[in-house]
Amino acid sequence: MKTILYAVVVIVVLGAIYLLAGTTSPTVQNTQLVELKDGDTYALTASYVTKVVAGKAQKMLAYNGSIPGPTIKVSQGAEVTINLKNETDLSAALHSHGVRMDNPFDGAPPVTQKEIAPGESFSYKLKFPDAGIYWYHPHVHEAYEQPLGLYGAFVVTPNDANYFPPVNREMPLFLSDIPVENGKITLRKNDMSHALMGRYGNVFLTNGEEHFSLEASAGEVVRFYVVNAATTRPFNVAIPGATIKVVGGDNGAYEKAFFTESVLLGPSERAIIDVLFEKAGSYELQNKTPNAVYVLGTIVVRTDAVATPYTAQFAALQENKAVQQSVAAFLTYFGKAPDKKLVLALGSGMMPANIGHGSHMMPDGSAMGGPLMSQNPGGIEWEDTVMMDQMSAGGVAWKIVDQDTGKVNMDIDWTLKRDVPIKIRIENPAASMHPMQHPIHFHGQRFLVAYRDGVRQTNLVWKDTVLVKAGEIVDIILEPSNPGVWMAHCHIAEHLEAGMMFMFRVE
Ligand SMILES: [Cu+2]
Repeated sequence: MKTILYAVVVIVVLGAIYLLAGTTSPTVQNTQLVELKDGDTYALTASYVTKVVAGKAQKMLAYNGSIPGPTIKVSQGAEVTINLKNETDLSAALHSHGVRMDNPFDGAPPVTQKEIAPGESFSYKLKFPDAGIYWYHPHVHEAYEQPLGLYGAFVVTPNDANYFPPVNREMPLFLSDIPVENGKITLRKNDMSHALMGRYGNVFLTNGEEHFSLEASAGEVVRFYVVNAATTRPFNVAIPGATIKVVGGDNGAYEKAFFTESVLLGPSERAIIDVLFEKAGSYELQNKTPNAVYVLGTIVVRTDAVATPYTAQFAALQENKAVQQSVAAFLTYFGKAPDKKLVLALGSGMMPANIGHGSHMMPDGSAMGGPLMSQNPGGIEWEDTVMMDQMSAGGVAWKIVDQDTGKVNMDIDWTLKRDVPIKIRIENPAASMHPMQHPIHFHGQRFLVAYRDGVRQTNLVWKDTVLVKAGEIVDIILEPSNPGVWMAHCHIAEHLEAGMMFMFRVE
């Protein structure tokens, strides 16, 4: 009898160990560089991994086992097939952000495809007409999955070798953040508690690392393809002591390269920056906000001199004739009246009774528009210094309102003529209950930012996302070059999931 009892106990214990082992995800791997040629097919799998963050092993998500996912390098004009396998427990879709691919492969459910169920796959045929930095991420459950690690870069090599100036090295630089409490990541599936403000993480991850570090030689010029992969947080990137030259943005090069102290990026925006590390020493990669400076990583420059110095090319501010020519045809649209007008507004959803202290409401229930601006320097909310989780649950949600029709979010149904540029005015009123910035993203097309608060913009770059600050009016010239039914939305993942989006058709 005792023997049977022992046997049963042993079987139960072994079974439990087997089950536990089965639920442990593999350890995260290093990000690989994958070069694809025209016509190549590549397999990408989204699955859970284990990674140490804030001193503890955490369950995170990865493409092909790494955070960020593989850096996929293609030549401009190439067409490749990416087979996405969903090995997560949530439905999936792969959005190739900024890539002007054919509409069925945009990865934007429910508009261009059904959500990919767990265990299922989808084949994306992608073409890359534009040089520069693009990135892939989920377009369902992104407020949960993206900060857990689902993001990766497409680096598109220009056909013209002189499109960008020469550098010694190039690498993507993914900036993100993740919320951690008592040593545990607090993200939850289908969590709508941050629909109002978005969610700011309290642990910064640079290329997936809390303590990002890089070594360089003295005099080296490193090209960083900087991507803001955070769900909500804007980054103001600085590297004190080094010189930053901005050569590109969302969709290729600027008309003319320029030096800067720092680069502001809203969620999903990109900057291509060449950085000269002239002297040996230690340099901080910083997020420099008006209130605080956060260290995102360290670059240690050794005393050995770089073999091929590009100091002279770095000192020159190159003009990009191809970009200047592609922009020139659109300048005539700058001065015309807006064809479409959008206003970003808070829905008049049911207000919860327990707003809690630290909210932006006056005791009489009116909005605190003016005074709040002083908490948001430059019209940007840099942190969630006030906690208002409860408000979102009460049905307060952001809306995109079409001023001509009064239609809201998914009721907006624009039909645009192919290759007829349109001027779109996007207004983000300061006098709202919760004024904050919104990164507005158009799928499948590119646009130019023509005016900010009536100030004509110079030195242009093609973009797919524009950060509209609180109180700001931004005019863009959209080039509807790519036929199909596409999405436009706020790229704050929590706002998108709460419905801050609309569709437009390009004939
Ligand atoms: Cu938003």
